[in-house]
Amino acid sequence: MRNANLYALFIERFPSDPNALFLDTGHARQLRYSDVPEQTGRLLSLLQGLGVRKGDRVMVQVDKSIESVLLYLACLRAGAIYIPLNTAYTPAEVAYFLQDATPRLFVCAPKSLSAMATVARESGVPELFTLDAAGQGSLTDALAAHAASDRIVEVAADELAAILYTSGTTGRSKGAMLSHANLASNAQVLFDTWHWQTGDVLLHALPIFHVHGLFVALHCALLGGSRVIFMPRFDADGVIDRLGEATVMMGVPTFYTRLLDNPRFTRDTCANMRLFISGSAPLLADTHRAFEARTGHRILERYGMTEAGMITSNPYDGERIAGTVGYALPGVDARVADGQGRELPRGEAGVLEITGPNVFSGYWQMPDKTAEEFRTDGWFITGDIAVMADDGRVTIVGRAKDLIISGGFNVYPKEIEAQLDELPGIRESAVIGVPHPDFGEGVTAVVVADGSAALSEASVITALQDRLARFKQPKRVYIVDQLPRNTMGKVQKNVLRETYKDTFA
Ligand code: MCA
Ligand code: AMP
Repeated sequence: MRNANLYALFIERFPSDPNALFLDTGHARQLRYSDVPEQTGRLLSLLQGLGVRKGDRVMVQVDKSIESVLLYLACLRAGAIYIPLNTAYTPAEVAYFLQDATPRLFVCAPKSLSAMATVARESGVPELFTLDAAGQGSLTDALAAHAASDRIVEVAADELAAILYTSGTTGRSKGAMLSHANLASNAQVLFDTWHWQTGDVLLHALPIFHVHGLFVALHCALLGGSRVIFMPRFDADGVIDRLGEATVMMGVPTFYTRLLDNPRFTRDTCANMRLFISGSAPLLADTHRAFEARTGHRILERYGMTEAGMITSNPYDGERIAGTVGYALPGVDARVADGQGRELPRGEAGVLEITGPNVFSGYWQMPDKTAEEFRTDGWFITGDIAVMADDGRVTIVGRAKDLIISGGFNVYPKEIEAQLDELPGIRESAVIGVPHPDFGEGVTAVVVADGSAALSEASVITALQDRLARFKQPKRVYIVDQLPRNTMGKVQKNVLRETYKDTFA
């Protein structure tokens, strides 16, 4: 039987040219494809020496670097389950993930070692290392003592390659379990759908702790043996400086609005480009049009989620229609359904449900949550409200889940409200997303004081600093006498969204 390890699929496709670059950082430290087997082989020996076996979890919270990509690939080779965490998470947030996933190994950034050592110890994590810097506990240093293994651990198609945490509407993060086959099928479909070509060069400015930057972007490049212009983070000027060498770029809508805000971004800058892809949040039709007017390129918008990777895409050759997310990808079935999972007539709005080889197997150790989000016939309920046209084209028109997407990062109001409600002086709170020119939606809190402690916008924001990652913290806090409620007593968030819609205008 063929080894279903995703790494085995990638390595078959590596370029034969020994000098072909994989990760091009623009600095002295570059990574060639021909170096990947040896370097991941040494990491594999090290991981196995630390007792990491097939099915063990390896959790990482590290900056984007060549080493972090090598570690991901080495975990695949080891048959370990890779769990990346947003670098913005505070130690208090990380403690939850460590306790939930019980990793064999936790790899953190050198700058957070002392704080993370405490939470790792309290969470009973057997092995803690840092990445990228020399010094005590550095995984990179420890490599010196290890010879490269040539093994690729055998895995079955449905064995797990990764767990990605996604916050829940209940406020507790859930680990979406993704198998080698989930990731492989989605990568191959995207590679074909987007007409990936020999000679493509990917400009990569996304973080690599989410599906978009880690799987969608890197997997297409790995299947194509493509050079990746690997930038530590998005910065419009940095991107403009290197776009002339690239042919493909993927980004969240904020990337595209920030590029358009930059006068250096012109048609000439994009002369070498073949394809701009957008996703993770809705791309405004205005942005789509302004981008075409400036550059002559029609951005290709696609839609996906952590639990399923990519689900729909505008066509490469056909019409890329602004405001729509295109058609279900080959192999993926999509239906718009009512609250009971019954398919609605085309043109009617309902919840988008999907099946396909890309769909995850469930949430880590949460069978009840998993059951809630699947229909009995196996379809996954995305929680996005969509309309499907007669020809199958999908438009996302809203969300059934209470979710804010800020600059492509998901923020679940419930989690923020729970933190706010614990603060002295707050009786109750409601967290909403309102239009934000840069982030798409801006996190905004509306709180009711209980008079037991002095309360101000600044004091609330300060109090949240150690509790929540920066991107989740409200950018504005309003203190009000009461929250609007309907006759059932439920807070009317639509009323609040209307009242505060001009907050960031
Ligand atoms: C940073 N900040 C943010 C965000 N990012 N606040 C709200 N929303 C954000 N997304 C904070 C910073 O900590 C900083 O706080 C202040 O806001 C301004 O920072 P700035 O320098 O402007 O931010 P940045 O570092 O330039 O980052 C903005 C960004 C970044 C480039 C848009 O957030 C980003 O790369 N987003 C991509 C997210 C992504 O990859 N999503 C894919 C999820 P202070 O001023 O206090 O320091 S995967 C997914 O959704 C599915 C599967 C899909 O379909 O793809
Ligand atoms: P995540 O949990 O980070 O995977 O985010 C997935 C969610 O992002 C989806 O359920 C959608 O609500 C949203 N999303 C992703 N791509 C798009 C898009 N192109 N248009 C609208 N919403 C999107």
